[in-house]
Amino acid sequence: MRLFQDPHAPNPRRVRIFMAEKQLGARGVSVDLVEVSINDQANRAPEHLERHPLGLLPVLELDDGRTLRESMAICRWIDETYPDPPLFGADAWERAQVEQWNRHAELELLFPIAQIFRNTHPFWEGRIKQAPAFGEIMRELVAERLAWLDHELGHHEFLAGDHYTVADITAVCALDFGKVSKLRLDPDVHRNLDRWYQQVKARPSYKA
Ligand SMILES: N[C@@H](CCC(=O)N[C@@H](CS)C(=O)NCC(=O)O)C(=O)O
Repeated sequence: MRLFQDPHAPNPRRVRIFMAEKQLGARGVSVDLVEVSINDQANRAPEHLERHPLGLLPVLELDDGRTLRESMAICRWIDETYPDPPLFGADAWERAQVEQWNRHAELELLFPIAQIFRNTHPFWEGRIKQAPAFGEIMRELVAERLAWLDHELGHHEFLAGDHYTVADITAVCALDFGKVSKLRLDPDVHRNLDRWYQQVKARPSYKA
């Protein structure tokens, strides 16, 4: 299969980390990473718009030519096709917990962090309409959410409980993506969050 992606973007990284956790290579499944550079606007070229009419990444192409968009749809397909280890939860309750936490990580971290970048960073100047004031409101929101998450992680090892799941992947990709907008954890303030971050960062998949 082929994964059309940009090495610097958080959503394709969610899929790369997910694939690394599933150890697809060790199962004999080959995945070609095909770079579509957002910087060069290759994602807006007709060739990519055929794969994704909105010009977004990632897109997974299977060996039979079928294509799949949306990082979580791609991860769910991988999870059902290669169930071990289960990264979306192993039973009904776990699956609901993972869904809850993955939605939190997407809506409370990844989305606002992406909005800070899109609305305040010079990278997007002249590419999209920016609303810097909105970006700054999102920055304040993220600061609140980090405090909340730090409190939550005082009660469980990983986001959704005792096991590493896709929710941890979404959260770590969101936080790392925040660095481009000067968003950083303070280990003295966010102690639980930093403990979790170091744990997730130590996994081999983190480098994917
Ligand atoms: N919900 C989508 C989001 C896809 C998305 O926004 N991808 C970004 C990269 S992280 C992108 O392609 N941006 C290019 C652009 O906005 O022009 C997913 O999870 O796949």
